[in-house]
Order: sequence, then structure tokens, then C-alpha cells
Amino acid sequence: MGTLRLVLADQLSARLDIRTRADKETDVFLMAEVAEEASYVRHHVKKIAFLFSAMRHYAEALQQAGYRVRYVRFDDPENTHSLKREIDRARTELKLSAVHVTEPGEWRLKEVFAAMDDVTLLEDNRFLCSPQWFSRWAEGRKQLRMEYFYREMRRAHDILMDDGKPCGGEWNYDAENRSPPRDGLVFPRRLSFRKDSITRDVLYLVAKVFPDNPGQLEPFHFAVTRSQALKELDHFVAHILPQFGPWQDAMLGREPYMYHSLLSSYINAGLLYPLEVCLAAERAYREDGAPLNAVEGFIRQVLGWREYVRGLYWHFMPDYVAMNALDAHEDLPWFYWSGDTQMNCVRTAVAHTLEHAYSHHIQRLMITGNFALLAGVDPKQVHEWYLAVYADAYEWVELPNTLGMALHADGGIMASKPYAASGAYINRMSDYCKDCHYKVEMPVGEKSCPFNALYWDFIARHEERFRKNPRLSYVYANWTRMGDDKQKALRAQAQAHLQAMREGHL
Ligand code: FAD
Ligand code: DLZ
Ligand code: SF4
Repeated sequence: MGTLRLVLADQLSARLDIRTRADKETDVFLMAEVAEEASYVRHHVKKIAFLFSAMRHYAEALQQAGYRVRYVRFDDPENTHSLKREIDRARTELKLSAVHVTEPGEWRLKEVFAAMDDVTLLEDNRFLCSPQWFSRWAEGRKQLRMEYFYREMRRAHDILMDDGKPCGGEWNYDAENRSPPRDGLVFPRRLSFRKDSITRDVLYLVAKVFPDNPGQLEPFHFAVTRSQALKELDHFVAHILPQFGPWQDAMLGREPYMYHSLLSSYINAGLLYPLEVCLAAERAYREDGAPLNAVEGFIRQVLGWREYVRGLYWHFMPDYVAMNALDAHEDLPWFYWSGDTQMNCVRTAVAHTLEHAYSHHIQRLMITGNFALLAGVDPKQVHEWYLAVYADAYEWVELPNTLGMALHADGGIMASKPYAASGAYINRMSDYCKDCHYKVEMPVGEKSCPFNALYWDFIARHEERFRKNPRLSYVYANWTRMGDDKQKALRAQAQAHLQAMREGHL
């Protein structure tokens, strides 16, 4: 008796057990483009197109390798548009009862599969840390700091280690990775992959079926097969990784990618394996002279942050999604969807997002995330925005980054202090402020940079919670030194900015 093997859009990996254990004679792979997955948030059109095209290419590769595949297209008239119903329809029509699925990346889907008869969940062995290992690590610790988790991962996987010690003698070169942008930086060209007939069909479909979803479909540069994604990895390692280090936190209006890898969509969808990505970076250090601060910084993101946020997600779900420790209730301003704001930093980050279904980490954290934090926007609405607009977004990775890292809504499980910053930080790390309607050096006044007053209002609003935090003591010392009049003026200015935000003219 054969098995039905469901492959989700973010499980396009030949090395998963679901594939290596398949019997070509008796088993059938099921892949389905369904409205339930395509519309549980208003996904960016590029995200949908990337995933549908990558799914269709993966199904074709499965068939070419001799497997039996049942592929349900979005516009197939029989499509029931739900994964559960598609499983049941396939079971009946193919007369197969046992179903195998790799653990999905979202709690809601895990619940769906867990409630079905005769569905077996297989471990997602692409990750370098299992949820069980993470929970054991987390047990009994007062603080779950990424840095300690990362060191364990380095040891366990023997990555960037020399005789049991970290390469270069330090675990972390973060301090060398925070340079502001400077004139004369040169940015290597990025790859763009030719659109074949599969991708062209998908682009046509998505334009027709999702006309009101956010984002632009064209230009469409994405890799949609494993071999293309491997080219993207090689290109990054050879031409961009050496510069990844110093300018990791820098932002430039004309450079949506800076020296970032653009690999997250491919790793998360399964076209690349996190381990091979880390090993490629390590090879560049050992064999090709790539600087250690760049290589370590990059590996820390993949082996450290990526695995750590997944561990947190499964450890704290389902409660995590409802956390709102800072009691934030403002509605998400419309300019997150339209980019229609006079704040040049936010406008640029949103414009990059709408064009590419991508923005780099510091734009996500210190521009759109920071603004939502300071303005007190409802975490659930912010979470849904991040989950919708980025091609690499699935709840396991997006939620801890949004709720924990950007919004501090988990009360500090993830970050020991909120990533709150005023305009001065944005001005130091970017070129946005010189072209802005607002004046970054002004604390109050109609044209004052909104990040300034909102920052101090945030500090004042949460004084009880944060005053005793040693990492914020200098901030509260400054706040106190300002005196009553200045404090009142800043807080009134913050209210004026918030009112403008609510009325749609910030
Ligand atoms: P690079 O800067 O080149 O980093 C290399 C790789 O490291 C990435 O490809 C990614 O796999 C990994 N990585 C780096 N930082 C993180 C991190 N904090 N968490 C997990 N992996 C990380 N990342 C997602 O993959 N999906 C998301 O939905 C997502 N949502 C985010 C939401 C917010 C509010 C914030 C602050 C961050 C979010 N991130 C998310 C993390 C990070 O911003 C992206 O992984 C990164 O911008 C992807 O671009 P890149 O591949 O060029 O990354
Ligand atoms: C994100 C997404 C979208 C847009 N569409 C599909 C789909 O049609 N079929 C499918 O199998 N998966 C899709 N996905 C990805 C799933 O939502 C993803 O597996 C979950 O978010 C869990 O990570
Ligand atoms: Fe952003 Fe303020 Fe700079 Fe304008 S002045 S770009 S709002 S930080």
C-alpha cells in the first residue's frame, strides 16, 4: 500500500525524509496551489509568484526523477483550495490512506494536520537544531540569549572552529560590523534569472487572480530552481560576502540590497540548505581569504539567529502570537501598504519592500520595526504586515523577529532591551535624512523628525518597565536631565505626530 506525500511550498528540498524515503512505484507526491494558503494574509504578489513558480519547477524535477506527482494548479476547476480538502480528495481518488507530511513551519498548519486521521509528521531535518534540542537548552535558563545558543551551535556543528576554539580567538566580531555607509562604496551587480514559460504562466496567473494584493510583480529576478539558487549562493560568496561585514547595519536609499545575501527566500523555501550556506561561507574564509568578521557575521545570522528564532517559535507557541507586553494598540498606518508618508526612511523601506518583496534586516528592524515600536502599533497588525510583504516570510521566522526583536512585545524573552532609536541613529547609519521633509536635528516643531519625539515619548511611557534596565540607565539619566518643560514639549510633539499618523498625513 502506498503513501501520499504532501510537499508544501516551503519544503522544496530533495534531502528531506519525505523524498528520500519515497517509493517510486507505490507513493504519490501531492503539491497544491490553494487559496487558503495564498490568502491567510494579503501576500505580496511576488511572494506568491516566486512560490508557485518554484513549486511547479520542483514538481517537474520530481517527475523527471521518476516519482509520481499529483500537482493541483490554482486554476484547476476541481481545486478545493484547502490543503486538508486536497489531501482528502487525493486519498479518495488515489485510494491511498496513509499521508506523510514534513513538519510545517506554522503552528496553524500543524494543528490542521494533527487533527487528521492517518497523517504522520516527519521531522524537518534541514534545520540544524530541532525544537526538542532547543527546549532542552532553554529549560532552566533565566535568559535565552542568542549569543550562548550560537556558541553551542558552532561547537555542535564544528563550524568556524579550530581545535575546539573559535577561529580567530573570538566568538563574535559584531563590533566590527556596524560601520555607517561612506562615499565610494561599490556594489556588485546582482543576478537576474531568465523567466521561462513556467514562470511566465505563473506571473500571468498571479496578475489575474490577485490584482489587489500588495507589491509589484515586475521586474521579477528570483531564482526558482535549486540550480539557480546555487548560482545566487556562489555569486554572493565570491563577490559580496567579503564586504558583508562592516556595512551590515548601513542603509542607502539607492541600494535596496547593500551587501546582503538575498538568500533567505531560497533557504526558507528549501532551494538551499542552511548547512551548505554556512559551509560555503566558511570555505571562503579558509580557502579564499574572505575576512573573518564578514564570514563570522554571516554565519552568525544563519547558524545563530535563524535557528534561534525557530527554536523560540516552537518553544513559546501558541501563546507567543498573542503577546503584547508593551500594551500597544495603535492601528497600523496605511503608509505601510502604500509608502505614502513624508518620512523618507519609511517611504524608502516600504518602496523597496513593494518593489522587491525584500528589504534588508536593518530596514526591517530599525525603520519599519522601530517606527511601529515607538508609535505603539498593535503587534498583531505589524506581524500580519511582515508576514505578508516579504518573500521569505513564514510565521516560524517572521513572528519572533517581529514580536520579539522589533516590538519587544514578548516582554524581553528575545532581546534584553528594546531596539528603539531616534532620528540620530537613522541619520548616522543611512543617507535618508538629507532628502527628508522632516529635520532630523529638530526635537520639536512641525518639521521635527517624528522619530525624535516618539522615541522620548516611548522612553517616558515605559519608564516603569525599563528604568532599572542597566542597558538603558544612560537614556533615563538623559531624560531626567531634560527637565519638566522639555519633557512636556517632547510628549506633546509626540501626540501631534501620532495624530498626524492617524489622520494619514505624517
Ligand atoms: P542577510 O543579511 O544576507 O543574512 C544572511 C541570512 O541569515 C539570511 O538569508 C537569513 O537566512 C539569516 N538571517 C539573518 N538575520 C536573521 C534573523 N533575524 N532571523 C532569522 N534568520 C536571519 N527573516 C526571514 O527569513 N523571514 C522573515 O519573515 C523575517 N522577518 C523579519 C521581520 C523583522 C521585523 C525583522 C527585524 C527581521 C526579519 N527577518 C526575517 C530577519 C532578516 O531581516 C532577514 O532574514 C534578512 O533580511 C533576509 O535578507 P538576506 O537573505 O539578504 O539576509
Ligand atoms: C505561503 C504559501 C502560499 C502563498 N501558497 C501556498 C500554496 O498554495 N501551497 C502550499 O503548499 N503552500 C503555500 N504557501 C506556504 C505555506 O503557507 C507554508 O507551508 C506555511 O506557511 C508553513 O510554513
Ligand atoms: Fe527618517 Fe527622521 Fe531622517 Fe526623515 S529625518 S529620514 S523621518 S529619521
